[in-house]
Amino acid sequence: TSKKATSALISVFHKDGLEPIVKKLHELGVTLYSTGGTEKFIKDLDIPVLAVEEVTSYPSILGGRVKTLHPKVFGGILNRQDNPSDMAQMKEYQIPQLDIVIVDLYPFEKTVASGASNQDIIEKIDIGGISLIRAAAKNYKDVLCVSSMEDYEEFLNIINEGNGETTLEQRQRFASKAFNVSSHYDSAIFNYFNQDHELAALKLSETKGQVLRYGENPHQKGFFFGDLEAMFDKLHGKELSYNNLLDIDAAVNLMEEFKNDDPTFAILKHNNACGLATRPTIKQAYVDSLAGDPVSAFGGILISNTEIDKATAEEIHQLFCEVVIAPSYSSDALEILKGKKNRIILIQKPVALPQMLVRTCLNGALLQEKDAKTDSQVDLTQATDKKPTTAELEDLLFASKICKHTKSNTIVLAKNKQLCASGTGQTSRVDALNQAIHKAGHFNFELEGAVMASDAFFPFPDCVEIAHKAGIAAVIQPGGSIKDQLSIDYCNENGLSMVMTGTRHFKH
Ligand code: 93A
Repeated sequence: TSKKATSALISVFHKDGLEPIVKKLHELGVTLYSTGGTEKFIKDLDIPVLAVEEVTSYPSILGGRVKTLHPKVFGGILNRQDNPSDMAQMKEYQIPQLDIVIVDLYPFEKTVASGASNQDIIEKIDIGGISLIRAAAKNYKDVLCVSSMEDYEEFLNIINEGNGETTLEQRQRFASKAFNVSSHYDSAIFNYFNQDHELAALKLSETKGQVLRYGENPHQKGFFFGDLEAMFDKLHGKELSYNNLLDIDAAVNLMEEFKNDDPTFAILKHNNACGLATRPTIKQAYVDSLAGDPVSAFGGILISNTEIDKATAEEIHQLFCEVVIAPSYSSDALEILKGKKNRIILIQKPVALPQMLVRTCLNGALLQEKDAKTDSQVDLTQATDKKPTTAELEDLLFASKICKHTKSNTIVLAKNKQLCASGTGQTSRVDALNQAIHKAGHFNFELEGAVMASDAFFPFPDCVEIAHKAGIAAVIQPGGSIKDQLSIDYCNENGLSMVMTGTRHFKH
């Protein structure tokens, strides 16, 4: 199964690091075939090389789009050396055997990241190179495929050690790397096209527009571009306002984190959760979310992950709230909720939300991927000697989900799957924590044994000190501060546990 290479096809975008490889291959008597730029690079090293055109008797055409795409090249790679009929055809059509294929693809992702034009990006979709990689990897029994400049060095070691011989195991490993490269490459292309669709979908002129009563304030004009009917069935209430829409967006994105959890209810104000609880029944979840901050809840946006029943509706009916959102309502619940003329009642349809976010910035727009990362147990590293208990761990992940959807800087305090209080949109993390502690105290929360989540790392140990004095037992945070150790030391000395997620969740 060991094979001595006698020929290699080299077609690489990045030529750095290629020199020792071609020198070694030449020294080993390997015939080199190559494409335009790579061929020139090898020639400049005074090493003999055959242009792929000499094999195909075809020039590179269509501005380089078709260079290696030819039966003589792919026949040279895909033939089975133990198949007599393949071997006969190789002779018949004068196809040269290719034992090694070295490709480094057009840098598609880098080109996208550079902000290049669509046309330039499309030209950087490598067709010939990816085909060479897939063909060589498929035929790993006979061919060794180097599929990226990242692997030049490892390949060089192999041919140095084996003097040009490669083992089946090595070829299979390189084939596996190759399919990793090709699948990643195609995913990047898919993402680019997908993002393009999203952008097109957001082109205001092409989207269904709706005049709102006003913008954020009555003296500002306001419009919404989108398709609300696709997302909601509006069962009752006044027209949705600009601020309602922003709150509903925040509510829907927040509740998406809890869609697979037990009955969960959240109350939002100014795009932040002021109450949230997960409970065995939706009524209890509502009652305990309201307890988070019954003052802020006035005029709030309510969202449930579970059908709203009569008992819950009776409770909700006592509150003045702007909007209620749920996947469904029992008919008696609906009758009760309709008891207030202006109350907006929405059924949320199971429709996917956009994965790209847009906002104006200076004289243009900022676009970013949605923060789609939900921290889960597998992401956590225990930073302290003490490990959080199972219940604390659940609370930590619960708090972290709320934290992610709260304006930065934010601190979320939670206990028994109930939001105790949060500090939101503060210019310092200490302020956010103090705000949360103060609020929790104001609404009579006992913070002894509660947990704390932070959207970003603690630059100093002051937050864990303050949290400890308030009774916090466990902490979740991304980590990554150069002073992490100071916070960890404090927790160790004072019996707190701390886990790190490795993922920051800023929301500005
Ligand atoms: O435009 S292509 O998709 N058409 C091809 O037939 C083809 N064959 C190899 N691009 C093609 N390649 C790519 O050209 C390789 O993947 C490599 O990135 C690059 C090397 O070109 P050159 O040797 O001319 O610098």
